[in-house]
Order: sequence, then C-alpha cells, then structure tokens
Amino acid sequence: LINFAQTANENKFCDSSDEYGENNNKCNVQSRYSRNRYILYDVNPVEGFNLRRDVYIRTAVFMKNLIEEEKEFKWQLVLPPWDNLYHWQSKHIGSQAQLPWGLFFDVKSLLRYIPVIEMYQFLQEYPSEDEQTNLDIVYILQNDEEMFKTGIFKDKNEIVKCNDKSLQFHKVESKKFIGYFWGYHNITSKAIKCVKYHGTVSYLKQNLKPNVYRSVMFDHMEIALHDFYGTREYWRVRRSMRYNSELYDIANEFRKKFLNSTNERDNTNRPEDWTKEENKRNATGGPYLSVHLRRRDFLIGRSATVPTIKSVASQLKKKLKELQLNLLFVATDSVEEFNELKGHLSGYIVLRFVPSDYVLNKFKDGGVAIIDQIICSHARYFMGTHESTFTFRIQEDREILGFSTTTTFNYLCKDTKKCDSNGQWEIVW
Ligand code: GFB
Repeated sequence: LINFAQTANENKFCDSSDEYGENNNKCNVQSRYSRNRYILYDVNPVEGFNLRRDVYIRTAVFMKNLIEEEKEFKWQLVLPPWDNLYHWQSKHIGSQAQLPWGLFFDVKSLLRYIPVIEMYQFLQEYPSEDEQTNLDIVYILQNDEEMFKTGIFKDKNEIVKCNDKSLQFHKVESKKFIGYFWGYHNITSKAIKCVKYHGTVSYLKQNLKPNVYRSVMFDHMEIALHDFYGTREYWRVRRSMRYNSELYDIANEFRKKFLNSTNERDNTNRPEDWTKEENKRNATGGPYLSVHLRRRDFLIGRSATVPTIKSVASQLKKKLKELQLNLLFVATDSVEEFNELKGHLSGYIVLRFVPSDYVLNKFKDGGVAIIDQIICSHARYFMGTHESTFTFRIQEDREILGFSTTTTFNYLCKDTKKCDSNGQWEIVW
C-alpha cells in the first residue's frame, strides 16, 4: 500500500516558487511517503576522463558519509553518463555520447561502496510527466573569482544571483528550466541556483535539504574539493572502480600474446571482490617496460616538462638497459610520435595496443584508453608523463596491484628537477 501511495504522490513532491526557484520551502506533506533521494552531478565539459574519475571519488566519499549520517532517507548517486569528451575524437565508430558507466566500469564493484544507478535506470524509476523528468533543483557551483584575485581562500557556500548570460540553463515556464543535462532533452529542473563555492565536498550537505528536495543535481562538481585526499576512504573508492571485465580480458590477452605476461606469473592476481583485497607489495609485473607518452595538447599546455621524442627515446633506452629488458609497451595519444619513437629504438621490441574494429566500436576511445592503462599497470616498471591524470590513474592501479613504489612513480621529463616534484601517492589500506 505504501508503495502504491508513494507512486501516486511522487509527482507532487515539492514546489518551487520564484524565478530561480528560491524561497523553495513549500513541500507537499505526502512527500513523506517516499524516502528515495537522488544526487546527480556533472563536470565542466572540457575536463578529461581521468579527472572525472577523481571527481567520482570525492562524490562517493560524500555519499558514504551522507548515508551514515542521514539514515532516514534512501540515498542514491546517479552516475553521470560519459558524453562526447573533448579527447574522444575517433570518427566512424558511432556516437560517443551518453555512454553508461557499465561500459567502462564494473558497476557491481561500485555498488560495494555506495548505492549508484545509471542515468537510464534513474530515468525509468524517477516519476515523470509527459515523459519529462523534472529534477527538483540544480546547483551550479562557481569559483569565487575574488578569492583567486586576492589569494585569500575561505570556505564559501553562498547562493548568488544567476546573472551570467552564458549559463546553459534557461527558464521555459514556471518551475521548468531546460539545460544541457548530459545531452538528454527529456530532463529539466524545477529550480536553478548559482552557488559561489569554495571548500570540500562535505560542505555541500547543507544544500541537500532532503525534506524539501528529492533530486538534487550539482553542476561543476569538480569545484568541490576532496575532504581528505589519499586517505583510506579515497583508496577504498578507488579500489571499487574496477573496470568492465571484458576490458581486463582484452588487455590480458594482449599481455599474454605479446608481452609474455600473466597474472599468475607476475603476482598480480586479485580476488574477484575488491573488499577482500589485502595489502601486499610483491607484484613483479610482466617482463616489459611501459610508458605513458602524453602528447597532443600537452605539447602546448605543458611545454616546460614535455621532452622531445629523441630525449624520450634516450631516457627509455637507458632504463631498458638498466632493467635488462628488450620489450617496451607504449600507451600514447599520438600514433605519429609513437612511430617516430619506434624509429629511435631499433634493436628493441616496441609495441602499442591497436584495437580491432569490434573493440573500438564497442568500447570507444574511453575503453581503449583503459586497456592501455591496464597494460601499463602490469609492467615490471612504469614511466609516466608529469602531471597527467591519465598517468596518475595507472600509478594508482599499480599501487592496488602491489608493486614496489620505485617501479611506479617515475616520469619522462625535460628537466628532471621539475618532474621529481610530482609526489608519490601511496596506497592506504
Ligand atoms: O584523461 P585525461 O584527462 O588525462 O585526458 P590528462 C587525456 C585523454 O586523452 C584520455 C586520451 O582520456 C584519452 O582519451 N589519451 C591520453 C590516451 N593518453 C592516452 C593514451 O596513452 N592512450 C589512449 N588510448 N588515450 C588533461 C586534460 O589530460 O590535461 C585536460 O584532460 C587538459 O583537458 C590537461 O588538457 C592539460 O590529465 O593527461
């Protein structure tokens, strides 16, 4: 009966009043029938895949604490679909829009940390009207430019007037705003509020008002910082982010076929369930050196630390000799420079992963990038690109697999002094 009442009354949940939905405190009493509360978020469109994975970690820790503190409600995090990321430029492989998390990650593993649902599931279970899903509120987080000018940073969570004409949300009628919403035309919001925000993610709790709102979206979630970076909770979420098992299968087949590398031989076996993993540092890795060679926009944006291909070749040669290896695996975003590098490394076997049409069509650029990361993470020794979040995620995977840190936190560099300052983010169990 309660379930029935819940469905019948859900659409009447909350009322928002003025232009941006402020003074939004009038709630229908019948809302108490439903305990379901949904948190949604999106990230600045220009941000890449691997920073977005970090934003998920912040949000997941936030959710975990919320679930423990606010037991009255049933909280769920709606996984923001991966939508046409700037770096995903492969053509002729169909759409790279609105991709579900399950394509890249093992959602069962995510669920062992917090309750998550894919967007398509949310759209099915959240009450809609005329096939339109109207969220209760969107908070658009914005940096406080004044703090960046003065250099004085203080926690801030302040509702401000949305007077930025470039905002992608527009009112179409009372209690209905349209916006990009991950490319879904059937999602709107009853209210939009702009928030000048500076602080860690837990500070967002005060915006949730679960007695008022049932679905709350945060736009520009990357603005909210980690409560604590690199803690045990950080690593628990990170460990829950296992990849889609087919991506491991593809990477493992490549390792076995071309790199003489298997989990049994390399001491990189893991339990099926990440919560059963234990602290270890005995992984040896396959008999190859792996490198993440980040080029393209890094050649401009990070020119102070990105070396020439000739210098990369000489750094790698030196390391291969030292490790007495003749196999090199290269993950890179530049096929041209891979070929150039190969030209400098005669006498060595230099490989990269080239996806089949099936793999590229099914898993897209994001899946191919993960396969590259898996292969890099299983090497005897890894060298990354300074300040690339793509490299950071490989280093984390190696920490989880149990490699010694000396084989992981190494960088290609133009000027070694600058690259040494990157730090070692060791796993915490
Ligand atoms: O992941 P990401 O944010 O790392 O962006 P950075 C790089 C993207 O380029 C990846 C592709 O998500 C991939 O799509 N890519 C890079 C690669 N390296 C490889 C590789 O080795 N193999 C494959 N298959 N794909 C940030 C950017 O990049 O750097 C920001 O996200 C900005 O937009 C900043 O440009 C400077 O942290 O390396």
